Amino acid sequence: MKPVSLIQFLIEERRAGHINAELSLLIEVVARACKRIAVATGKGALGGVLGAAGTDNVQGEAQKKLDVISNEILLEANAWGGHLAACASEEMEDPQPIPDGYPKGNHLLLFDPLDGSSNIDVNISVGTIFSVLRCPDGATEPRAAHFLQPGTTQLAAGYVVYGPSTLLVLTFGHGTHEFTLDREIGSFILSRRDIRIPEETGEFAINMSNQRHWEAPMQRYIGELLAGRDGPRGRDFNMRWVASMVADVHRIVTRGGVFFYPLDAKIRDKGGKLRLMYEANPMAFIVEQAGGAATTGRERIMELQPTGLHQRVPVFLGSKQEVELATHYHREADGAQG
Ligand code: FBP
Repeated sequence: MKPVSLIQFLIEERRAGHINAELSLLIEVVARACKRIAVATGKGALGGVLGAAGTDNVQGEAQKKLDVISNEILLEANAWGGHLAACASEEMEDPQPIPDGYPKGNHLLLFDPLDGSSNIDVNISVGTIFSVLRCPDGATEPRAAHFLQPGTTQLAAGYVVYGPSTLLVLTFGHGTHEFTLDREIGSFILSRRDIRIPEETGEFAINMSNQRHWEAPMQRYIGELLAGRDGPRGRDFNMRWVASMVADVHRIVTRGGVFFYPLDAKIRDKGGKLRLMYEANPMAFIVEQAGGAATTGRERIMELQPTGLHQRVPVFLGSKQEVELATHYHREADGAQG
């Protein structure tokens, strides 16, 4: 089969009427920026990019040098790209307007410039996660409120994994597709079209060290998985936890599985660990378009009405059967139907 480059694929999507020219060019700009981040992460200690930046982000988390570098690469690339009205990042409190003197576009971009920060210095896969929204009409200087749109309004979502190979996984709402970076020619090449996540799985991902803090329905659900064939599920389940959401989700997009970052007593007051706008919503769109499911344990993530740019939510996503069962246990415990 003749290799299909990302550019060719985007032209196909435009001809199919799935995207317009501006969105297509925006994705090209984001993909190009991620190629630069791949080079930076690949340099590691030789590039002096490992370790702490000595600053904290809006969430009060210590920033890694590569968090800051990746954020700057994405901001700079999208400032002059001409396809955005503004962008928002995990690393910045407020949205970043497009500098005067640069053409503005009709889209809003949200991103987690480098997901899996705790794994950077130990050479484990990290990634970039992004989500694209339409800029509301008349919003010439977009504020945070203009970004607070439900996940169902996303025009595009994607992630890039910086691992043994660099992979871009993308959706425009017409299936989920994977591209592999051909480092020799510097182009993303289509490696899997219309990905399907198996509805059934024997593999789960969760940070088990938080078990004592989980709600009762989560204790019950995971307890049954751990009981395996001797328990009510009647079969064994295996566990994986990379602690880089992009890597854990990519494993699920590749061979199935289920991922949980549930609410627990430690993070209850924050509403969860993972961020709705630039982690949960884009991953939910990608997973649902590949035949999986994504809930908070109670509600469909993409139907949530956001209340804050850096809002955190519980995340259950992956193979449909397991997401639906774990969600059923939570709703049942709440006395709700379904
Ligand atoms: P950031 O690295 O972007 O802050 O993301 C949060 C994250 O690292 C996810 O990638 C991952 O799934 C989770 O936190 C790991 O949490 P924990 O350290 O509790 O296992």
